[in-house]
Amino acid sequence: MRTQVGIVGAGPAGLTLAHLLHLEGIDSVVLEDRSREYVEARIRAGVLEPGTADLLRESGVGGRMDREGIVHHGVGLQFDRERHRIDLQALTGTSLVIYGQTEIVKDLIEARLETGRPLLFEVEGVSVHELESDRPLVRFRHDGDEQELECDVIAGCDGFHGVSRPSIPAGVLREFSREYPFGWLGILAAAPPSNDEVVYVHTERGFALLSLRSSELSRLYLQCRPDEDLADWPDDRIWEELHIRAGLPGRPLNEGPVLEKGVTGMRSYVAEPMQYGRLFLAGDAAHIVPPTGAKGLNLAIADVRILAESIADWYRTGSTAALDRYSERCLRRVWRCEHFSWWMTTMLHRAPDDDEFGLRLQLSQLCYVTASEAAARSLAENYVGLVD
Ligand code: RFL
Ligand code: PHB
Repeated sequence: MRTQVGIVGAGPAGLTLAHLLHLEGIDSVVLEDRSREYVEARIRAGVLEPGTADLLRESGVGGRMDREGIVHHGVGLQFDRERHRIDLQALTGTSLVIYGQTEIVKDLIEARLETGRPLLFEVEGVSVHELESDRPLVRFRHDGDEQELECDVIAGCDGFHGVSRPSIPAGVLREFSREYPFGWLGILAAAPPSNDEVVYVHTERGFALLSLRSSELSRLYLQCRPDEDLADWPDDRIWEELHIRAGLPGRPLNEGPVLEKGVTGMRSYVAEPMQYGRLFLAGDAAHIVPPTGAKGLNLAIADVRILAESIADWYRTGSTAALDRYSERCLRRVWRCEHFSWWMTTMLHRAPDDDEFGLRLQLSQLCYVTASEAAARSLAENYVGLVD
């Protein structure tokens, strides 16, 4: 088999890249090791920066997002039992769209299938080879057959635990990382959201997040241990803890059946550069942010926008100048988001070994970002993705 771009992974990065390349008339093969059902059911992000929403819209896959997504003009910060609002629209002139990553993935899979170009699910044993040559290869098994895919370029869009990044020889990448001593326990509940905007909650018992997916669906998170056992968290305990941390007098949380439950660890991670020979890394394959800044999905889409443009430029001009700058261009935004996500995370979570001094610093920072317009604007610009 032969294609122009071999894409490993059918998450938001891989699927969006395949779609953008198709619009440029560039052929690709997308290889995904999970089933279509699994990929379409995986619940993750929900906050789209205006740049992300625009890209989906401009590339023709934003129809359902525009019908079903919810536009948010502000975001809440709650601490000391008071809720404050950061007016994103007033501070930045733009707004966010709440639309589940799961839904974006469904829309992109549908768009891909309509093009008739290949998207293979449940491939096994994917490996990448000859990365230093101008004919890199992807080997995999599909329906029991060993296959070899010859490409011009390979895009490693296979997430943090994928095979692409570890295929780069030792000593090439510089890796930067930070682990956090906590995680998030997230639920999706069939309960009308009690808040109409996303609310980040700081308490001495730990962080909580109130989010939503529709007028009928709440998405709620609690700070927990990174290795928290879900068995210790029956639904009643989750609701009780959510009420204690996030409930306010006169603003009770609505409860409803829990449809999905999961624990996520949190880390910051960057691999530099995001290229080795003809292998280009994009999205979580190259970098991870803790979810407190709502940046992971937006970064993945920002990477592949640049990658698609650079690949198209190369086919058009024969020059690798744009591809050569891919990593550098992406990393600017990546590091801005790394900082913002780390900053939001450390401002809002209680670390097990943190002391009263740390608590006072957090509260002072929270007071400042809600009281000073300059500080609020800085948070708002980063949150909507205006700075890189
Ligand atoms: P993905 O989504 O992990 O997709 C990678 C795909 O590659 C497949 N794969 C392989 N395929 C073939 N061969 C292999 N060897 C393979 N190994 C892996 C995987 O099955 C998968 O389909 O990476 P991508 O595309 O880079 O997208 C990144 C985003 O998924 C991620 O950054 C966000 O979900 C992060 N995130 C959030 N981002 C936001 O922008 N806004 C948010 O509000 C937000 N909230 C979140 C989040 C992530 C969370 N979790 C669960 C980590 C909330 C949570 C709880
Ligand atoms: C979500 O709705 O899942 C969500 C919202 C904000 C975040 C992370 C996740 O920072």
